Amino acid sequence: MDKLIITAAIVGAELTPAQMPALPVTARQIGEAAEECCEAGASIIHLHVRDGAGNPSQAVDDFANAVDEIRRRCDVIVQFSTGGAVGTPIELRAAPLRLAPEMATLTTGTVNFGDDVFMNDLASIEYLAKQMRVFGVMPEIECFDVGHIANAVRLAERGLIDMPLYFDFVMGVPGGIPGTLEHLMHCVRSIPQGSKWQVAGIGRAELPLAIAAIIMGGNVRVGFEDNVYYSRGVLATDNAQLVARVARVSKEAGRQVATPSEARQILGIPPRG
Ligand code: KMH
Ligand code: ZN
Repeated sequence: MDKLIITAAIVGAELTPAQMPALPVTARQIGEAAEECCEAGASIIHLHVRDGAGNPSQAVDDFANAVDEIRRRCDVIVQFSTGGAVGTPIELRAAPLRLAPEMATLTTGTVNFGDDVFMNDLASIEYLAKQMRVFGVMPEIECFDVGHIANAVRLAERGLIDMPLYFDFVMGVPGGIPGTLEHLMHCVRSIPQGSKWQVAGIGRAELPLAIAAIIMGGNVRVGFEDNVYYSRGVLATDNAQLVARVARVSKEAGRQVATPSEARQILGIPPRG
């Protein structure tokens, strides 16, 4: 089994500081949270950013400022969100790719998202995939539902994205695939041989699915974007607390945790110069 890659989704687009007082919002707070998560065992930061008013942003400058603050502190892989917030126009979602991050998300289908709809029609998916090619960005395939796996395979067959694919099963969004072990097993069985995968369990699904992934040879995403609780009714103190628990469980189970440079090797991302 490869070492465990832990992704920290530290900001998200939907959460507010009123809901989670420790939410990193400014570029500096994002840099500090990334460093803490990296020290706790994260090798990838899944990055959303906010504007000066704390609202979700896909502005290139806001991403650039956050990346500067992260880079000053640690060598973690920075993975941009191209999902943005529900309703963000596709050109804005793609805009930060011009900064050529090492990774970015590529959601391969539309999904109900609570009371909203996270729109990813085929034209938008293809546009994002092509932009990633232009800027040499490795996509992480975000699957909020099982059909999104098949869509990704079709994109690969048409040469728009490269095999082997790296999947993230986002499980437990109301409207998407439920966060159960049975559904995780089905997702893992549905991906092409040679693919690697990660699970992001939403809310109370986060910890059980993380433990399952550790045992099954997958990877794990945690963080405030997905879940703000450490235990039932108890808010996490910070993102790093959630990362540290996954790292601890993994080591206890006999699976070591990847450093950012080991994660680059596992994922086929060139070392940083
Ligand atoms: N904020 C969600 C609607 C991604 O980052 O690529 C979409 C999302 C996915 O968070
Ligand atoms: Zn996201």
